[in-house]
Amino acid sequence: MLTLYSTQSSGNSYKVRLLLAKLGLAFRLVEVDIFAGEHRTPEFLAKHPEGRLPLLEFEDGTTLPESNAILFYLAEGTPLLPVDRLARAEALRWMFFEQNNHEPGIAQARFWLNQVRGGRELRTHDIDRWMEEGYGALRVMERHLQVHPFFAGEDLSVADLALFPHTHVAPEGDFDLSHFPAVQAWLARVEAAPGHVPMTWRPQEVEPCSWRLARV
Ligand SMILES: N[C@@H](CCC(=O)N[C@@H](CS)C(=O)NCC(=O)O)C(=O)O
Repeated sequence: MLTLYSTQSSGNSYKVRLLLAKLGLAFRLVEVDIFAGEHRTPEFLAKHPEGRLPLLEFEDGTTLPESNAILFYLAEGTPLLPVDRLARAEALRWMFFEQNNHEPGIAQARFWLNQVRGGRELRTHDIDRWMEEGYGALRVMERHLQVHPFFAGEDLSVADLALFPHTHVAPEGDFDLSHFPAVQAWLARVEAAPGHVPMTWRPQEVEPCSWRLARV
């Protein structure tokens, strides 16, 4: 069985939980508490030297980090990864956009302004840059979604699953989505698609991380 090392509140981890749920794949979920430093323990660093979540582990112990690489791997052979060569490249294009243009502003703002106690004061000097980058990414998405229902091809794909998690919680990072009606309509379309689960969803059996604070 696949094991997913995940942090429930992490948008990058949610991408993978969402895809696994949609595909109906059974998996073991190990909750890693980044606020307790569990991702920087020797045990986790032995699996992923960068110490980041999510991390997918195969039954033979092989590991795959990077949320979008995991999406790409798991979606192979399913309708969520386009077969058409150009649509497939378009999916990759938007997944690179998510990492390079979207996540650095939108996810960082949410993390520091909403999730880290005192983060707003700690990172005051970054807020303007996050807003500029985040709103820039939202404008690009809005323009695309004014003429397309989804990001790659005409149907829901891994590109949408890569962009949905951090976008739907962007207001937690002070972003006002009311200026982006096409983005809001797209969020509703993604949520309405079969098999969608919210960020709070997890499989019934969740294993706590066994390295809890012991060796941080
Ligand atoms: N590019 C990576 C980013 C992974 C990442 O930064 N994950 C965050 C949680 S959303 C994390 O592990 N943060 C803890 C840290 O960087 O110390 C991906 O998409 O998987």
